Amino acid sequence: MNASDHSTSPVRLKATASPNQPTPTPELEQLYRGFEQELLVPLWTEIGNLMPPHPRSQATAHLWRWDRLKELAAEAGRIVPVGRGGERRAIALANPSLGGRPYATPTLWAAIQYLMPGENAPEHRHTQHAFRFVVEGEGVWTVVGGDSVRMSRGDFLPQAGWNWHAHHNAATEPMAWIDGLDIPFAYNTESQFFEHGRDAINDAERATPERSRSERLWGHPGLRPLSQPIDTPGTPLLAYRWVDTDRALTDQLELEDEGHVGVLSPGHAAVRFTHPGTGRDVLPTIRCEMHRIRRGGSSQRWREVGSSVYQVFDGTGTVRVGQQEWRVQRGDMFVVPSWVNFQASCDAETVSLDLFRFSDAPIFEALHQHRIEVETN
Ligand code: GTQ
Ligand code: FE2
Repeated sequence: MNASDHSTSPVRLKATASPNQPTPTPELEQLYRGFEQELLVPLWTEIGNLMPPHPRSQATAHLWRWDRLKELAAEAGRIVPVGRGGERRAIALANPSLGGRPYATPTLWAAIQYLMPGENAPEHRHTQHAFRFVVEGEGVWTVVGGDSVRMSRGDFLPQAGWNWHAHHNAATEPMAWIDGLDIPFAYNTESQFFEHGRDAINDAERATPERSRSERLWGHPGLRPLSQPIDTPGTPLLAYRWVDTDRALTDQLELEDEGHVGVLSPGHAAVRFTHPGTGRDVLPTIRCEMHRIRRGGSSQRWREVGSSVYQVFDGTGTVRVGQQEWRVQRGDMFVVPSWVNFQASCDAETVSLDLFRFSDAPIFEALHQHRIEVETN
């Protein structure tokens, strides 16, 4: 390589006269050109970026409005076919500061998916972990490993990596829902695998049972089927029904009214969706929760390592993410980046603000890198 190749080297080093940097001299310039040629970067020019005192997320706090998401998904339903190749009519939230990539956060994919009446999304499997959450509508069954699982408003449907899955709309109306996956995490860590399955599911799988086989096995609180292994990496229960989630939150707030422990902070009840065999998170990389803040109530203000995506399930309220503040309503989705403060409050005009949340916390907990800081007043 000759000296004129400097300009094409991907490494660019500038000697600057700033504190904690060596004095710019012709010798230093010469040293830096040598580093560039050999593709070397010294720590002393990078330390501030590479090792900040605490997480400084590249991702931005951002809000997507449900009416626009749905409108555009419905338009895609009209124009864009679903089938092999594209695989899914899913439209991802792209964080404004992640370079136009289809990433809600550096680790999490969040998308609205849309299926027209009678349509099928073909079978495939991938190592990325996934879930669906339904904010409105019904009529689609997701078929996971041959088990048909009904999807209705408020239902949470996790699906651990490497399970075959397809979706079919058995109803006469289109249906939208949201998907959460660890696609960006798998992409950035270069750890993903993907396979196509059969182009069509069979008639038995096209069934529309009220309850899936997984719910008949695993959907009984505190009772585990002895025929089944319990230490699977992801939850064997494929649907967490809204009636159960709703009752759990209602009970917590009633216990608070009766003067017993039941809530996280006054007026703020929350549950985490868990693996019925282990009590741990439903997916190895994704934590999922439902929060309910009653009229006039607020959550605590806190920040934690890792990023979250929220969807408003019901009610109206105000959410504060770092310096941002938004009035939110049903279906709206927003991002809370790593180590950025979050607080939510319920309006006076609504009974409660219900927030569905997913985050990448299990990754950091597994690696002993998770921290949380709750503001105390
Ligand atoms: O439904 O199988 O939003 O594989 C992204 C990737 C949904 C799915 C997404 C997927 C799916
Ligand atoms: Fe998939």
